This record gives sequence, C-alpha cells and structure tokens, in this order.
Amino acid sequence: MQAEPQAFDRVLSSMCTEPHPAAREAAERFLATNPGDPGTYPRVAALEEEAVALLGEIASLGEPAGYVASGGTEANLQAARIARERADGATPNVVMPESGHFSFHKAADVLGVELRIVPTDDDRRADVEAVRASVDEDTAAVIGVAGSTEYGRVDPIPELGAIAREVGALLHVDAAWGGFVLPFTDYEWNFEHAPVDTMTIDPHKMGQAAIPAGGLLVREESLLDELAVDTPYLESTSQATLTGTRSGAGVASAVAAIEALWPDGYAAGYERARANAEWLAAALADRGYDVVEPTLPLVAADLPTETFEALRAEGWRISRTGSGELRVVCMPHVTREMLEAFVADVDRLAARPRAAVSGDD
Ligand code: 0PR
Repeated sequence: MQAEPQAFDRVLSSMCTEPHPAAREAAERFLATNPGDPGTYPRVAALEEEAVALLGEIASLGEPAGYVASGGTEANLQAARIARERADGATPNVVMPESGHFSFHKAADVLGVELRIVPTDDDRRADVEAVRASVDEDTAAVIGVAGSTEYGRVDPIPELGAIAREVGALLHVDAAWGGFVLPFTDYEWNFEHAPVDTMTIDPHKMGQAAIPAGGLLVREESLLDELAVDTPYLESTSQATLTGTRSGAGVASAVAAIEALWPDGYAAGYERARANAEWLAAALADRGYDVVEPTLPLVAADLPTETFEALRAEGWRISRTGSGELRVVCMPHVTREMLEAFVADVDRLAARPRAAVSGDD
C-alpha cells in the first residue's frame, strides 16, 4: 500500500487536525490495546482513568467520571441514553436548540426519544424562552451547545440548567469542539458554572489527540450505571461504553496530548486561533462579504456560490453552513500564511468572469 494521507495545508473547514507529536507517538504505541477489556489491558485502562481525570480538570469537574468514546457522536448518544434511563415517563423528550449537532438526530432515532428542536436567537444561541416553552414533565434532557458546529456559539448554559432543574431533567452540554478553548474565555459552560450533569468534550478535535478520542464526562459516577451492562466472560464485571473493542490509540493519545498542552499550550493555541479568526473575518468584511462575527475561532461568511466552487476546485477543503455560508474553523494547523494564501485566492477567483470559473484552466 503506497497511499499517503492528504496534507492539512488546505484544510479549512474540518474539526480534525494534525495530532500533537506526543499524541501521534502514543497512538502508535497503544494501537493494539483494548481499553474495553481492562482485565487484559490494564495499562491502557489506567491511562483512561488519567484521561478522564484530565478532562475533568479542563471542565472543572471535581470528582470526574466518564470515558474516552469513539467521538462526539457516541458521547452525545450516551448522554441522551442516560437521560432517557433517568426519565420517569414512557414518552421522554429531549430539547435542543437548532444549532445542536446532527448526532442528536441519530441518538433520538436509535433511542426512540422525541427530539424537540427550538429556535436560536439573533446571535445564533439557544433562545432561552423557546426552550422554556418546549420543556414539560416528560423532558429527560435539555441540551446546550458550548461551541456550535456552524458558528462557534456558546449557549446560555446556566439559564438552560435552571430550566432543566425546574422540570427535573438532566442538563447535557455539548462541548465536543469548544471544550479545549472555553477554559481561556469568560463563557460560563462548565460543571462549576451550571448544574451540568453530562458533557461531551472531545480530545480528537481542539485537544489535538489522534482519532478516535471523544470524551464523555458525568457529574456522578452513578449516571454511568445507567449505561452499564454485565460482561460475564470478561474479568471486569460491567461495561458502560457503546462500542465493545475500542482503540487504545485514542485513549493514550488523549493523555499524551493533554499532558503536553494543558494548560499553557492550549492557551497559546487558542490565542493564535482567535487572532487568525479575527484577521480572516476582517479581511473578508473588508472585501464586502457578509461575515458572522466570530466569538470562538470559527468564521462564517457569505461568499458567492461560484467563488466557493472555484476555491474548492483550487484544492481548498472548505464547507458550508446549512444556510450556505463558507465556514472556516481555525484549528491548530490553520496558520496565518494559509489564510493569507486563501484570501489571495478569494481575490483572484472572485475577480474572474463567470465563464473562466467553470472553464478548465
Ligand atoms: N458535537 C459537536 C458540537 C460537533 O461539532 C461534532 C462534530 C460532534 C458533536 C460529533 O463529533 P464526532 O464527529 O467526533 O462524532 N462536528 C464536525 C462536523 O460535523 C465533525 C467533523 C470533523 C466534520 C471533521 C468534518 C471533518 O472533516 O462538522
């Protein structure tokens, strides 16, 4: 096999990034271990406890419990599953802003719970009054997003927590992407800021771990019991994860990345990413494009379809929001030089007449 993975030098809309060198090395070393069988692979099992402890530190959770999941999708699904198990009624529902990730649609489908989607406000954050109007005694969970996929917005988590508590629902925070930058901001998003019960926080996104490394944190260990099944022929007695065999690479690389970068490396990375996002937003606004003001390091801007297509044809790995805006995620591999080259291409390609764009030059 001669194939090489593609380079990251034109990847602008992904939430994946180059793993930290220590994470890459740890992933390779632990590639063949299975944290799903701690009786056989105790070293990686011990590393998983460390990973959860470190994630707890990042999210201000005093006595952390949780596990390293395959990604944000699994963590979100498991959080919804915990809530469903805790709910009293026969027809539980989960309330989420429209900015929530599509993984919750999968979760609702698999779990057979009703997903109630409520509008966002003018700043693309969960509309608190709409959430309040949607919850009822059958609400199992209220979901808040801390770093939304399309616009990088942070929902008013304490307000959502208060609503959840009023109706006896759990509060789940999806910080899959935002969790590794939010500690360096003034946002209220973590376990100390609000009555958060469960949280998704993924090392394989801003955390710079290797894929697969998602994170599920729960406030009380007993919440994990809702997920546990007996494992009769393993030396361990029960398993709370959704997948059985799991990659030790994700677990080991999560620990390696966090040990290398928390907190100073992540803080410096966040400052760089924020400066890049602000620079790009200003550069696009200067050129007359409508730009959604970045809050976390993610820029959305309205580019004409032809320009967007021409940029893709030049090899830029870019994608769009549901409403069609270009979406640039300032991940650690996204440098100022990359963004300058990108903006230079925007200028060049936007200036071209239509016919030339679709031509084969
Ligand atoms: N929650 C949020 C807020 C997310 O943004 C994502 C993924 C998830 C949960 C699900 O996480 P997993 O994909 O780890 O299961 N958001 C990205 C997205 O949908 C995922 C992604 C990553 C897409 C890299 C493309 C890509 O190249 O845009």
